[in-house]
Amino acid sequence: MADTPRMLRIAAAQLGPIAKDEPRTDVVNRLRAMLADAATHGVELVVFPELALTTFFPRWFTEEVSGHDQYYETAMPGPETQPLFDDAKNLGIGFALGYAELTPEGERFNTTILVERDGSVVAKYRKVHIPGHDGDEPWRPFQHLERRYFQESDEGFPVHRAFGGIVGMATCNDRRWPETYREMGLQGVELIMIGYNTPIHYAPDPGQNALQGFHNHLCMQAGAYQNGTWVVGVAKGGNEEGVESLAQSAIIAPSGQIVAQAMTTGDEVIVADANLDWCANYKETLFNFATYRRPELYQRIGSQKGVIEPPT
Ligand code: CDT
Repeated sequence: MADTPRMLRIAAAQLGPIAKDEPRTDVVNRLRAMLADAATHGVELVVFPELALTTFFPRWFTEEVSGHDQYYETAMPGPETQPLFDDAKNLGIGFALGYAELTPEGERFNTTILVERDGSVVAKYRKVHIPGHDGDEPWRPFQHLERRYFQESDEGFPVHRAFGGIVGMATCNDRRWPETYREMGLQGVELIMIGYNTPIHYAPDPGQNALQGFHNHLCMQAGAYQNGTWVVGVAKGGNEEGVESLAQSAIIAPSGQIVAQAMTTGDEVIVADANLDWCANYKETLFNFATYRRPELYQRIGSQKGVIEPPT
């Protein structure tokens, strides 16, 4: 008799805008409302977006890097986030939550915490690919100062045994890089959780603005398919402090197909039943890395001097 498939009911809890002066407790109550909504659908794991507790503060320059310290968490859970952790444990739902982390050593990371259904902390992931700039660039209609307010993590993309499978995390700009998925793919990942804040306007090349929605799904669908993994991509979308951000949260199967997608740009919960055993359909056939993947061959070609001169 065939084994029972490993089914996991997952939700992407998309957020609409968070105002600059919105109290943390109000935001946490929005998250708690979505958690309760997900519970009515029998969800076991809810994925919240990147920086899900505050407005996207790196859009404003401050002379001192500490000028935005009110937006960082120094403890997780802290007094304001504890009710979310309590609700989740009482409901038996796990969650991934993005937030700004300020460590006791004064380091600043763009972090996601993953919590199991019993309330235990599985892992923290700290964003690796930090986009934007670190100096004041007032010519832009709005700034993207992530490189001023967060440092790059050197902890890579570990995976974890949790939720009945092998899971990992990435954050926003990470999703555009194939290495993100492949690093976890090489460790057998079956579910990747990704939160994002993506402004529609890209100041260095506005020609990309019209393609934001396409690029968002393109990279996550390719990452899912090429590594035989589920991907949950969840946005903080809508017009936040005058900046229009992409919504389009999606749950993507190992086939690369979108199985659920947000219809709005506001707070919205989308749900899908993820069969984690579907990953093997790809991992054991087309993308059987042990049989077919040959990095040593392309590395050898690349090292032959004079084959292709790199641009100067
Ligand atoms: N938050 C985040 O990483 N956003 C980036 C915007 C890049 S434009 C500076 C993204 O890749 O969506």
